[in-house]
Amino acid sequence: MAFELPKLPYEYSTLEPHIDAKTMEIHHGKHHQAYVDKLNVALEKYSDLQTKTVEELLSNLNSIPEDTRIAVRNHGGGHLNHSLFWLSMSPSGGGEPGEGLRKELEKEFGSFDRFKEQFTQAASNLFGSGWAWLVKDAGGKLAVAATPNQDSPISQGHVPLLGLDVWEHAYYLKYQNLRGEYIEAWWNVVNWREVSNRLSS
Ligand code: MN3
Repeated sequence: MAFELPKLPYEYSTLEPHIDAKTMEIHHGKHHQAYVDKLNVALEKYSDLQTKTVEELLSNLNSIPEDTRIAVRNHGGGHLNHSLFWLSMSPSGGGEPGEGLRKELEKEFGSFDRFKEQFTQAASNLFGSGWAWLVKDAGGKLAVAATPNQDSPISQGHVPLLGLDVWEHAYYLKYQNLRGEYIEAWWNVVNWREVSNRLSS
């Protein structure tokens, strides 16, 4: 069974004005589709790998044959990261997380606002293309992290809870070079319920 582009649980236009419909259409329909297609090509010769989940592939990259490992890392990562990203946003998102998650964030970062600052800083300071993350590390601790390109936190033994795509394709149409404005606007669509669910599962 080949990997497929997941359908979004909302329309492209419904994250406006924070994330515009055209960006969503191209980002989901073209960029994410391309990661899916190239992942399928990368696994063409390896029927045993085609039965694995993308999480299984990325959590053990050393087990992937060398001639296709970088392609799986890049396109498998692109597929998984974007699949998480779409669900981490919602037209009814924004605001603050529910009590359980908020307490966990306060325990680790001091306050919800301090967490937001650290995450924003990680996203702003990331040089080139990549992702900022809230992850649960191997010891169960929450942490802010950044990964270059399409690397997934799963490959480092971390569970991604919330990710922000800071590739230019995620914001350039609306925000041009103003990554900071994109990050600020994105907080208004974060689906905290989804993040809470990931933390507790
Ligand atoms: Mn992207």
